[in-house]
Amino acid sequence: MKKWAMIGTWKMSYDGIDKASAVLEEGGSAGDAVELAIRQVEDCPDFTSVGFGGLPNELGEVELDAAYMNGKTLGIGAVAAVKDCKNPISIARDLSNEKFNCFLVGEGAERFASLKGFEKKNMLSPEANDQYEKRKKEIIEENLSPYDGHDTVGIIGLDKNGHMVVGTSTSGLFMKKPGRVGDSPIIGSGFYVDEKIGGASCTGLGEDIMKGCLSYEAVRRMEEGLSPKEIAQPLVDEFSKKLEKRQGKAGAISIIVMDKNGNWAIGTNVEFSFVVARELEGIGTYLASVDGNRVKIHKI
Ligand code: SD4
Repeated sequence: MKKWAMIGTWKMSYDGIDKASAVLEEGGSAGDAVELAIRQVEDCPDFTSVGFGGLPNELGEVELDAAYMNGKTLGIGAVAAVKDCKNPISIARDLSNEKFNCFLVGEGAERFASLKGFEKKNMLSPEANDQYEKRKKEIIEENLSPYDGHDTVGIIGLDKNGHMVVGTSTSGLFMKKPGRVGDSPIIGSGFYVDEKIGGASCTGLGEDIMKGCLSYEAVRRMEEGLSPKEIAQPLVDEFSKKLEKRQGKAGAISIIVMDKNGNWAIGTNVEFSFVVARELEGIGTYLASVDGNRVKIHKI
């Protein structure tokens, strides 16, 4: 028997991980726990970067990306740029059982979801619409960059049977071009898990995270024998430097890493909050802040 554990990006994952911890405590599966935790974030209108309440693209439409990976079978399911789907993570989980057609985008994903009976919903909340109208004005009047305000929920779960799962869900970049897809539904970039080794998930500027396939790289280093601590921050530092050299600047990058025994670490080049829950230890929210070349983590 293993001790269960979960780690999730951003403090918005707290309530979901809290609920899902009870599932793992009672011997439930990592898959059920991760799906439950992410649905909780998707359903909450207060989070402006995931599910209902997520910020829209430049046409004012909410397009969502999500993925699910089963660390036992290595099955993946993902959807990208889907509209009007209440819980993209559940569609992604369903797709992870498919041998073919496991990653669907746009209308194809919406058609699959509707044939399978997944709940439909207009995902644009009145508050997100207000922010969209405000930002549209600011972009024209103040020449502001449209592409900020983005956070992905990424959660890794380990259950008592040693099974591991990772899931992600996001509305991507605020004011993105219609059809834009970030790292979150892309295997190896936004997420990866192999329960014989461990898992990882990223959040930040998808266009930059994808250039390093960072989640796969973290798991690959774990397979070589490095611990999450030896991997997470060095990987972000190394890759940020590489991007600075090659393209002048690195976007925001944060990664969560957990091994098959529930040992965890994070790496980041921006202020980053995250949530960890482990059997016998309970749940906590942490804040990582970047101070020059050093990253300090404290419980909040
Ligand atoms: C994306 N990586 O679509 C996502 C957004 C995100 O913190 O995670 N932001 O690029």
